[in-house]
Formats: sequence, structure tokens, C-alpha cells
Amino acid sequence: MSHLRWSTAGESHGPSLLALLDGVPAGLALLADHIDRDLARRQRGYGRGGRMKIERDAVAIDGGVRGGETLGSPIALRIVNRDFANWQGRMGAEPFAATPEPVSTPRPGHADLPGALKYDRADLRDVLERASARETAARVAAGAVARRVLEECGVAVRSRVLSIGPVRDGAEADPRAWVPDGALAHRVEGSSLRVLGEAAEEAMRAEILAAAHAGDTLGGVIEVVAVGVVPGLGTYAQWDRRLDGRLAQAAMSVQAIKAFEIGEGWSAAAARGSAVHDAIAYVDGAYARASNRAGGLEGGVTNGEPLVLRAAMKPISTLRRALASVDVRTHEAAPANTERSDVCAVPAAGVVLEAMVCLTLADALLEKLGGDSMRELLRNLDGYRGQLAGR
Ligand code: EPS
Repeated sequence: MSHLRWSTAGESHGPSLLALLDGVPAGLALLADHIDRDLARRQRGYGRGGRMKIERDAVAIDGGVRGGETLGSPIALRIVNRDFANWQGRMGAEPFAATPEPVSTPRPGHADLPGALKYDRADLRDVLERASARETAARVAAGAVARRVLEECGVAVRSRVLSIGPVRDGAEADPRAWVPDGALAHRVEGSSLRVLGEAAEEAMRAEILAAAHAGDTLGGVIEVVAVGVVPGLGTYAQWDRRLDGRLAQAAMSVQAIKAFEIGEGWSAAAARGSAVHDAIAYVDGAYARASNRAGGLEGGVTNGEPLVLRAAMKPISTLRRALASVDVRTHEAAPANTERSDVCAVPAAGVVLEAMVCLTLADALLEKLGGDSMRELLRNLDGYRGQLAGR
């Protein structure tokens, strides 16, 4: 069972989005501002649509925190959807005075059709409101709490965009050089697309503009890095406790993520073992690796090297120049529904992936070290570090 349990609720144009987190130790300094910072990071990025001009995501902490410190009780987070005001009579829990015009032409690639079949809904809005990536705001809020736990334990999690459509950022960066707070991290945070290379950023912006003019959308690849992770999180002892599998589920559960790799992942499959595995040395009383092609995980267990994870996002499935579809009322051919949407949300997905990695790592850390309070968790971490020092 997870040590950090959490879930979200809420529809994209409903009154609010909610997150409930259970298992956060008591005594963690936590302010709404810690959470709002990540909510703001998620809203930025060149290529977002009109909705982000409406929303100004800010959290209300409705439970589990008193006077700026967590209590050890469930933490309840709420983000108001400002757009709800524009959806009166069409969204909300009360019966409607007049039946809203239904959405009846499913978008290829979205949950519209399979969701309507599964839940027996005639109006596809009943599906798309929850399947929408608006839900990721609640994940990011929950992830910001997990990030606070990790920060106290010396772990930093960051992301950068590696490619948008066919445009790749060739800038190489050792995770230790840009995480947590070096000049490179500032460059990524200041970039309109969360990329390192400035030339690549220009080319990516041009690509997004061209896709927008064509009524089309773009995906891309994101790298997430975690530094300061102790060895020994996760275990090879049982399949569902392996940290590689847990990270893969966390990443793959993010809307529009279609592929995931750890370390060299895909390219390792084409190389020989001698060029893939990271030779082990012992330097100044500690184990050391000259390379980190494993991405910080061996046997489903962290090995003390930075975690290096990559995820691929498909192009958003709401296209202004709609793809062919079928009206579910008549079965006649009809262009797919065209909700207002983003052209490219890859930078935002990077912030969401950070949140998912924070939640997964905080869970694994609490599994390893326990702790009802932060004092207990940090004492246990210290003890474990002491134990490792002699090895
Ligand atoms: C989304 C559609 C758009 C995006 C939305 C995700 O929303 P709307 O239909 O209201 O314009 O803006 O993303 C967000 C609202 C967000 O906060 O990220 C979709 O269909 O997934």
C-alpha cells in the first residue's frame, strides 16, 4: 500500500479542482505560496490557448495545515475554475433549466468515444470534462506538497523540454550542472518553452506558430531529473514495488504521454552491454560512477546517481482543422468537435511530470524511512545516511 495516498476530483469547467493527500508527515512548513509557484509554472509556455488567459490558478488549503505547518492529517487542496462563471446553465451539479446542446462528434485521440461507450453517455461533454488535461492543475498542487517533503530531505526535481515536434534541443547538460539552482536552471525557468538551447527555442516557436496557422497541434519530449536521491528507494523484491515501474505508471498516467524511458532507455537496446552499463569505482570512501546511463535506477532501486527520466507527449488531440469523425447520434460522417484548446502544451506537461515524480519519490522515501513527523523522517534519513557511510 502507498505511504502517500492521493487523488483528484473536478471537471475542467466545473466549479473547482480538488486534491486530497494522505500520509504527509506533520511539521512540514507549507504555505499556499509553495503550491502557487508550481501552479504558475504549469500555466506558462508558448503555444497555450485562450483558457490560460482566463485562469489564474491559486490554491486554497482547506484541511491538514495549521499556521503554516502540516498536521499529519489529510491535506485538502482546492483550485477554483474561473471559467466556471462562463458555463452557468451548462456545468454544475444542479439540474439544468434547459438541456445544453450536446457534444456529439468525438475527437480522434481523445477519451471522447471510448469514454462515452464505457459510461453510456450521450453527451460527450460528460467524458471530456474529466478527461481534459485541466485536471493536471490538481496533480501539480499535490505534487508541490510532495516537493516540499523532498526539499527538506535534500532532493530536487526539475524538467526541461528536449524537443517540440521535429525540432530537437541539442544542448547537453549533466543533471548535476543544472539541478537544482544553477544558471542553467534559471535559463530553463526563464525560457518560454522550458528549453536550454536558445537557437532551439527560436526554431520551436516557429514550429508552433506554423502548426497554429495550419490549425494543427504538436507534441514533444521532456526530461525530468531528480538529484539528491539516496540509494535504496524502491525494491526488486516484488514487481509492484519496483521504483522503475512506479515511475513509469506515474508518467504514463499524464494526459497525452505515450512513451517513457529511464536513462538511455531506447538507445540502450541498440548498443552492447559494455557500452550501456555504468562501471563501478570506489573513490574517497564512496561508490562512484563515471557515467549514468542507467538513469539512477538499477534493479528497480535507486543507486544514488541522479534520476534521469524522459517522456514523449503526443500532439494534443483537439485540432482546429478537425479530423474526420462520426456523429454518435446519427452515425453520419462529421468533422470532430473543436473545443478551444492549446496548440502545444509540452512545457506544461514537464511541470506536471515533475509533480508526478515528486509524488512517487516522496512515497518511496516514506516507505523506506517512515516518519509521522518531519523530525522523525529527517532523523531516520540521517541514520540511514550514517549506515551508508560505512559501506
Ligand atoms: C484542454 C482544453 C483547453 C485547455 C485545457 C486542456 O481547455 P478549454 O477547453 O477550457 O479551452 O486550456 O487546459 C487547461 C484548462 C489547463 O489548465 O491546462 C483539454 O481538452 O485537455
